[in-house]
Amino acid sequence: MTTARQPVAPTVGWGVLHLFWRVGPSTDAEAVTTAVKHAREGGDQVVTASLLGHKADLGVMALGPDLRRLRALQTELRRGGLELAGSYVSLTEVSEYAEGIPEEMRRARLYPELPPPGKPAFCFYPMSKRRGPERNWYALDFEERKELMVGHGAVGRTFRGRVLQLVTGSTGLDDFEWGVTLFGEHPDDLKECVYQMRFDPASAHYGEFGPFWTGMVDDVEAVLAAALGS
Ligand code: 76R
Repeated sequence: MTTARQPVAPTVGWGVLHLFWRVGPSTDAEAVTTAVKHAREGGDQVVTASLLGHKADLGVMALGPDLRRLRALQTELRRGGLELAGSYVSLTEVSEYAEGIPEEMRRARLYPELPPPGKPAFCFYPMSKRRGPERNWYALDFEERKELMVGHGAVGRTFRGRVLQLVTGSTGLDDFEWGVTLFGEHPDDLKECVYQMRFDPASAHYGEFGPFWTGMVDDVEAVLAAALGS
C-alpha cells in the first residue's frame, strides 16, 4: 500500500499497551531511550518501570489514541535490543457501573495523566470475572452486578489518595477481561489494597487473576541503568 494508513483508534478513550521486556546482550540504551522519546513526541504517554524478579527487567506502559503508533513503539523498542517477556493490550474505559460519575473522574478514567506524582510503587495484573457453573458474573442481572460494584467502589475509595488504580478493558482483545494497573507510594499500599479487595464479594466470588508484574516507576534512563547495571 502506498497511501498512509488510517489511525486505528477507539471511538472513546485510548489504547493501552503494557510491554514487559528483558534486557539482552544487544540492548542499546540510547535506542530504547529514543524510542520512548519518539512515542512521547507523537503525543502518546509512556510510563517506564524497573521490574523485580524473573518475569522481566523493565515495563513500558503506553497510552494513546492510535493503535498503530503503539505498535510502532513496540517495534522501535524491540529494535533497541529488548526482548519481549510479556504484554497486555487493553483500552481505557468508564465502567458501565460508573456511568454517573462526575466529568472530572470520567476524564481521569478515559484520558488519565500518568504516572501519578509521588507513587513509584507499581504493579500490573490482568483479571476476569468468573464464568463458572456456581458463580457466573455474566448470568447476574445488572442490578445485582451494580450492587456488587458499588460495594467494590466503597472498599476502593478507602484507598483514595494512597493508591491510584487504572482499570482498562480488554474483553475480546486479550486473554483476560481487564488490566489492573496500580500506583502507590509504598509497595505495601498496593498489597493492602489488593488484599482488602479479596474480601469484597465482587472479587471474593467472581475475581480471577492472571500474573502480577511488580516494580518501581522511574525515568527510562534510570530504568535501563538499573537493568543493565551501568
Ligand atoms: O471508577 C470509579 O472509581 C467508580 C467506582 C469503581 C468501579 C466502577 C472502582 C473503584 N472500580 C470499578 C470497577 Mn475498581 N479495582 C479493581 C481491582 O484485585 C482485585 O480484587 C480487583 C482489581 C482493584 C485493586 C481496584 C481498585 N474495578 C472495576 C472493574 C470493572 C468492573 C466492570 O466494569 O465490570 C474492575 C475489574 C475493577 C478491579 N477500584 C475502585 C479500585 C479502587 C482503589 C477504587 C477507588 C477509586 C477511587 O475512588 O479513586
